[in-house]
Amino acid sequence: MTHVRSIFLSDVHLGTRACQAERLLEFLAEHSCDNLFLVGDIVDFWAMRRSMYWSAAQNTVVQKILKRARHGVRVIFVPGNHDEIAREHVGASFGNIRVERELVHTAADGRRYLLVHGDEFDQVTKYHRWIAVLGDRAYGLVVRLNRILSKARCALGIAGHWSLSGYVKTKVKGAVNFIFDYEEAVMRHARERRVDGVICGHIHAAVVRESDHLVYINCGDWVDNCTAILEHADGRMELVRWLGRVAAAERAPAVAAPAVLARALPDPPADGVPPATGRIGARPAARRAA
Ligand SMILES: [Mn+2]
Repeated sequence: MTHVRSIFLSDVHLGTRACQAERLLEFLAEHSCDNLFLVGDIVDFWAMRRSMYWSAAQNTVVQKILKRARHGVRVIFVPGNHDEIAREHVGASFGNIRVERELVHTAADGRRYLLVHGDEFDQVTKYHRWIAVLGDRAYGLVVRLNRILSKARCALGIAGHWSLSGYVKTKVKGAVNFIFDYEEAVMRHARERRVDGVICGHIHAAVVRESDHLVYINCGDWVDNCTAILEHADGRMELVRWLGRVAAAERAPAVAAPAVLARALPDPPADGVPPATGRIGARPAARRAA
């Protein structure tokens, strides 16, 4: 068991089939902390409205978090857009878990970090909420359609190759711009708030990066990537990608050179099949494609 000053988690998406609750339980069992920050989209009320999936492991995740709060761990919940219902209760506490809209956390090294889920900096969810809801389902549909399409072309004996997912990939270049725009908007906000860094989630793209004396940290998610941010006793921030008990946590040094961070988050295989120990799903794979 590793003890850290703080654990930052976002985008767990409890209530969905995609939530990797078992892995999160393993991770929590290996890491104790003084502070636990839940940086939004912990419970996915949007998905639960469509169809609810609540496993025993997901139940245990909630119980473990409540237990920590009961036993003196400071637990703070900053709601995201999928659990925005909790935003109505900002300032209130539930079972010792305090709900905050935004929060400044002072790390052990004195650096001040703004904690925010980050959906307000996502131009898509901000102005076109329906696109975001659709987008969730649309990607899965494209992958399925592509499979059917290539079978049909094969059956009809059509030569040559036209790939729907290839077509979508050219559109994904837009997604790369989207991540860039998002990070820029978050950083701008952090600069206005005169903090040393920002810790957010929302786009399922974990990273610790410093530029122009400002640290940008994204917690990633527990749907595809199983990532968390740890604050060590000296205030060092570390991105951890949980690969399961057998593989142990693969770690990237905090505020490292981009090359090191890139190694910590290897590219998924081109066919989209997750590696044996990885959990890289189709969505972030597409988003990371250049
Ligand atoms: Mn979100």
